[in-house]
Amino acid sequence: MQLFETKGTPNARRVHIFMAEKGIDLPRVQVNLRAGENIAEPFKSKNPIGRIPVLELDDGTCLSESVAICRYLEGLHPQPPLFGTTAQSAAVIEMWNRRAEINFLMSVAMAFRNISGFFKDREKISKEWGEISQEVAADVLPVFDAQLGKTEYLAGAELSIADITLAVAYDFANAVKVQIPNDLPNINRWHKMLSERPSFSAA
Ligand SMILES: N[C@@H](CCC(=O)N[C@@H](CS)C(=O)NCC(=O)O)C(=O)O
Repeated sequence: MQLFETKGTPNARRVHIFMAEKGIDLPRVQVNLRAGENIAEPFKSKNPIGRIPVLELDDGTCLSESVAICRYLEGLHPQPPLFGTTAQSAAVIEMWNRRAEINFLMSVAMAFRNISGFFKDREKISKEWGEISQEVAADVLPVFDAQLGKTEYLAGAELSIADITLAVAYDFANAVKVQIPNDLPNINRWHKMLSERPSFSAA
């Protein structure tokens, strides 16, 4: 089993943190996104969408999509559980993970792609859309702040995949100059707490 990834990118970081929380180590193959290795063969046969990360299993099956990879690893290494242990906790975690991914991470990614033009050799970009995405990302943060005022972690009393998605996106938002509102005390508390975990600081 080997993991195709690009160190330092948000989605590779999601899988890294997840693996570190579970004490999993796997051989890693670096894919050069700048050079377009991800949109050419042989990588394209592993993921026709042309994105990292990809987990290639010993039978040749290739899993892409960070959360699908994490779900597979959770099946192999159930402890500590990061996708919930009851019908209710699993659904609450899924809800917050999807909110973090769809409502925040996607906007941060759109801001990065459309403002930096990092992938302009392979996609159309719109600076205006990038700036709108920066605003959309900033505007949703109070929703997460309010939730973190009620629970220690995003989806309850325990760390979950939802925290990993939100934290990775939050760190990347800083890097792509999303104007983070000043009054987010609960996000600040939670972010400091996560930053002190070796899994987050190392990835
Ligand atoms: N939904 C995918 C997103 C994967 C993704 O967008 N990966 C980025 C790096 S963070 C990538 O491979 N970008 C290369 C490109 O767009 O050419 C996941 O969760 O893994």
